[in-house]
Amino acid sequence: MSEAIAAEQHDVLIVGAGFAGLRLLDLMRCQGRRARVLEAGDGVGGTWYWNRYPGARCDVESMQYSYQFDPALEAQWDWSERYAAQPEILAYAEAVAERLDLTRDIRFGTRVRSAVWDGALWRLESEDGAAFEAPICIMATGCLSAPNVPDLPGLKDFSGPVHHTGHWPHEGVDFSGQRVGVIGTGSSGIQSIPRIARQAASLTVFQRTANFAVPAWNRPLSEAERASVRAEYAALRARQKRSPNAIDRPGPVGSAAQTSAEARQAEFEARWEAGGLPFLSAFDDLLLDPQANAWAANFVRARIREIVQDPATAELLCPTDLIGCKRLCVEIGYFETFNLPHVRLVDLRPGDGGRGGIETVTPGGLRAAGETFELDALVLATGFDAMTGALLRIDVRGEGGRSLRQDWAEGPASYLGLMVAGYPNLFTVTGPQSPSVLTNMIVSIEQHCEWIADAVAALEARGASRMAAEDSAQAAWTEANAAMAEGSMREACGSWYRGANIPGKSAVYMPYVGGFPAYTEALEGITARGYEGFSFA
Ligand code: NA7
Repeated sequence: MSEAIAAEQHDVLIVGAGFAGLRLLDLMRCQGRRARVLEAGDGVGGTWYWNRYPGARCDVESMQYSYQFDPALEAQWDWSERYAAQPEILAYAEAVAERLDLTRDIRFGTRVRSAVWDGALWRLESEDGAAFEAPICIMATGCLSAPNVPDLPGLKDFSGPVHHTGHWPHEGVDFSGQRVGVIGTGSSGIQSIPRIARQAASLTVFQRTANFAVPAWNRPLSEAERASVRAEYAALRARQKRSPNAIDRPGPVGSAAQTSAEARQAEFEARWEAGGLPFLSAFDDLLLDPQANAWAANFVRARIREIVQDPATAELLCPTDLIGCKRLCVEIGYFETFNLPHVRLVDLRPGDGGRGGIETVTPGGLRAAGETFELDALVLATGFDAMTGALLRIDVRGEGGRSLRQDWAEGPASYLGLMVAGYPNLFTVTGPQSPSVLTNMIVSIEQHCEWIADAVAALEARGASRMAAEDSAQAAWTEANAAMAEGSMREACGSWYRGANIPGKSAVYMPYVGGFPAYTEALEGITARGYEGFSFA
């Protein structure tokens, strides 16, 4: 019989050193707890550590896509652009870690493979054979951190390099003079394609589903702009929390249905000219009324047809879904890229009208849509096993040895996206059934980290050693969440929000669709009523 590895003992274990893990470590330390962060990468930053593909940047404006817990940090950090690029966001995460002296409590290069509750402690084991124990475990594993590598026949035989956007080489990739193929036209494809096209000798983009994208109109931020935000940062942060997606943006000007065609067009044009995600909040019925949605979608399609010179390519780039069903993308020169002579778009849609999917990857390229493509390098911009993927890649065992993989086989169930019944003292940051990916992630992350820290303190204050979500509370929350999503336009397409991008994944709409303010009201009410729906023992 092999002996159990001796485990390091801590008060709290935190998995992941992204924005959530960093914030949690600081909060736990402030409470005087010995906390240890286990991080697979060799540095902090989470998403921004891994996603180093060319063109990677945030799609929420930087002055808002940043921590708000530390006014001094807000006052000091100079975001250089409207939407910061990945290196700057990573530098920000590193600066926060340094400022708070966090790295001494982070064990890097540590991929957790199992987390087991023994009735009193969580025992975590890593792939490198180390073990850790603590009464509290917090999964800060990220919503978009488990890359989806599609099971393409022949992929392992491709003779050139294959790079997934979510696992990009740290030294960068030089595509100069190469024939490059990019598979995938979600946000990562839309951001990277224009940049790869600048280098590559030829670029072939393999598109299964066209996505809606609006311009970022990214630009440097002036000192005056930064100063004007800083002058009222607290008010801006308060407005963020009152907005459904936790982004301070111009609100809807009314209902599209009750606005004249000219005024509607003018509003869409103004939003397009302003750039970014607020396009979707132009009217309050865009995600409620199919006709209103069609007006917005048609506006974007018309812009695509104006920009893209080849009519057949323009048609292929025009999405057929409802706008806002999948996450709206924010682009920089994406559609213009298809006017370049060395860039080609290949339609992978199966069946009606489409030319069919990828048949096989070959050593020298791939066969798709009945044609052979010679390629030197392949980029997989194929997304993530979202929201549950990172958690379920860990073998999580709760009370009586129950398995999270089994419990979630038909789709995730949680209470508030913060705890799962049957898994005492295990917290999830921005878990399924919380607003998470439908919001400005950093606002949602900070909310959850602070709530978890308060809950751990409450557990101690009650003289208890065990906190758990009750089955009935979880069932009611999960059901209410599903009912809210059901029939909404967000559920009307095959998005990663409902696991549709992963073969075999259960089709459950995962994020909470009721908006950040309603979620906050529910969370605060539950907490004020003595942590209703949670049991302490
Ligand atoms: P997404 O948005 O999931 O996009 C992935 C893309 O890859 C999408 O166009 C997929 O087509 C395509 N895809 C996935 N598998 C295949 C196969 N097997 N064949 C062809 N095409 C495929 O991921 P991103 O990384 O772009 O963005 C994720 C989020 O990160 C984004 O929303 C931002 O919040 C940040 P499909 O649409 O499934 O037909």
